[in-house]
Amino acid sequence: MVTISAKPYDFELQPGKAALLIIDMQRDFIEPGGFGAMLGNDVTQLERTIAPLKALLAAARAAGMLVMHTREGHKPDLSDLHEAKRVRGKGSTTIGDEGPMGRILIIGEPGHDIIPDLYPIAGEPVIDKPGKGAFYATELQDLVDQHGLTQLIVCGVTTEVCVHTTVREANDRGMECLVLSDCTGSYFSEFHETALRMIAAQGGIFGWVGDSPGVIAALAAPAEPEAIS
Ligand code: C5J
Repeated sequence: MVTISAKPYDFELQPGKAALLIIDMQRDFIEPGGFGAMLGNDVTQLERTIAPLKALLAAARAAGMLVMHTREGHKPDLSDLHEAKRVRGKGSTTIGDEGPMGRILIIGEPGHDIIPDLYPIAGEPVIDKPGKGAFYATELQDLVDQHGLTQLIVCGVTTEVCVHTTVREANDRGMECLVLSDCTGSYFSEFHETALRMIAAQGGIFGWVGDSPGVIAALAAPAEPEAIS
């Protein structure tokens, strides 16, 4: 076990049972000129997550920690897109339509892909999710079971939408989530701050909030042996 400073209290990392889960660091959400920007969002709010996430990703890989990535999107035939999601917002251009980086949120299109700085490497599961939560209609629970995971270090965008939904899903499945403040981001800074407070409130009702330097230091530290009872 390795102790990481976090809110509301220290997080006890169990290296063999923890994975890094990076949510939706996709070009369409993050890059200027993507779908997120087209909707009028300030994508520069998300930029600050990239450098710390890059360092964390390198540290997790070096430590041999399982890294999983998610991408929000849909099949080209839209068979996994609920009509309610397709029409939400009453936009003139919506999911599946031609956007600035290919068809919007469609698997295989340039905008749907993960940004080059954080690109997955061989062996890292990439989970395509049609919803906001990473457990809904995906193979994530199978991966959790297969790898014997009990903890997730959760990063990515956006804090109050896909990160929060995933943390809530994981929490209800009995998992411990450590969410990193510098590696998560929102188009709205006040939503980011409040979403993180909500996670750690009431004794950690959804999980813990820490930061990447704490995790990177923990990954570099020799693990203390478990006490034998
Ligand atoms: C959104 C996400 N914001 N990844 N998706 O629609 O949070």
